[in-house]
Amino acid sequence: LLRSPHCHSSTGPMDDINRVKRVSIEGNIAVGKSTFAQLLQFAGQDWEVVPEPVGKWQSIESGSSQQKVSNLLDMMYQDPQRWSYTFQTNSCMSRMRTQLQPPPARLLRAEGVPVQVFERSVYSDRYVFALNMFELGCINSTEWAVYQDWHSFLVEQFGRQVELEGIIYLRAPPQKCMERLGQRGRVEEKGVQLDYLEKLHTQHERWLIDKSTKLHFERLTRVPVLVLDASLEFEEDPKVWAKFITQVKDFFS
Ligand code: DCP
Repeated sequence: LLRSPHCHSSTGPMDDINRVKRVSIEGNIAVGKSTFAQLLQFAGQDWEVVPEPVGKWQSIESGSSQQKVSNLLDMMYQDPQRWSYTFQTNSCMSRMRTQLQPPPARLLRAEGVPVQVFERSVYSDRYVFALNMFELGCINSTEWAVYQDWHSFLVEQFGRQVELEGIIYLRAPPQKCMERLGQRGRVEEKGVQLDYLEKLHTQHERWLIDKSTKLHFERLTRVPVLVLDASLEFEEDPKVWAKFITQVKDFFS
């Protein structure tokens, strides 16, 4: 599905880089994206997982001394009205950096279809989280206009480098994510309510299933989406995991 026509006819370094497919893993908070990504990394040598930079949001560093100045994730949950725009700016900037990382040499030498797998993307930042915060009134209309302006500008400027060839949607009921969120116990998230996860679930569904989110990037509407039932305990049940891997391999080949 994700194979490109010039897959086996590489002639130079740019062709090598263009051979690498970029795929993001999307899904609600605590659905299991990191676990899924780690397991995926072990399952195929042509796949490279680039983790989400959440640690950076928990530890904002001063530009000059590089000392920790704050925990922006915590600030955003404590006072969303004040900090959502700042958080979404920071989150998307760190994501841009991540998505712009060149694929490692190992991947360029891969025989099959080399795949760079990202946890989330600049697209879920905008069409799930920032949009949700705007709809909740935590990002005001001026901030939303500014956000959309720089987001569109950067994505268009970087072009091919931040485009995706596929999306894996880990889909699970918000109640299931709530249970997993409780089990993992990230301190900043202790105030997160089921209602918030329900809203994020709806945003994912609108974007990836109903296709009713108004997307600024025309190409994004054509990106293939693989939907996996992440309510199943894929980490504990080898049968579930084996089935997932088959689906992912079919999707990548
Ligand atoms: N977050 C946010 N806005 C974004 C991206 C993330 O508010 N644009 C928040 C939601 C979570 C934290 O950052 O509190 C990390 O969210 P993710 O769902 O991206 O990562 P998880 O670690 O929760 O994913 P999983 O448990 O599925 O691995």
